[in-house]
Amino acid sequence: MSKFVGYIVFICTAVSLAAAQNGATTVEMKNGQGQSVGTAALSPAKDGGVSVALDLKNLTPGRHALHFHQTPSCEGPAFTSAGGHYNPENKKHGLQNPEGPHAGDMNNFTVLKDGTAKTTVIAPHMKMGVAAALVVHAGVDDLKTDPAGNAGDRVACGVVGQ
Ligand SMILES: [Cu+2]
Ligand SMILES: [Zn+2]
Repeated sequence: MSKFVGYIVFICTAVSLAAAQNGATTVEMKNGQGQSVGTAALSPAKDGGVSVALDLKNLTPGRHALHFHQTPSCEGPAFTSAGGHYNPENKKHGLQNPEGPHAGDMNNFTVLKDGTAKTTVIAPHMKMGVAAALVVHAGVDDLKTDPAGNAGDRVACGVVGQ
């Protein structure tokens, strides 16, 4: 084995070990017809919670709600199988709700005119290693109306393993 190949193997091993150690995981996102709309890479956020790095495509431009829902199941087209928001502490919905938030609540994100979104959203009260479903909605989360922020239909979903 050449030195160069050995170096590459070393780097790949180190990167995958680092990913395994911090619990980073990639979620495949699908639309209601079962087609891939990209990925979300989950990793521990620097100040606590979970960092959700979106790399999405083929979505409707504009702002969209994003949540972790409680059941790790994404059955299209409506994704009702994902259940309500992940909420182990039995709080009310919304990052701006005085009686909230759900642990699965996050801020909205923006899809560009070309239908893509490459942006990172933090779920400040979420933990790594929780089985759940990551759901994108058709509309915007108002961040305060229980139980789901008036965010509209579920348009994309990805199963988060443990
Ligand atoms: Cu949701
Ligand atoms: Zn919620």
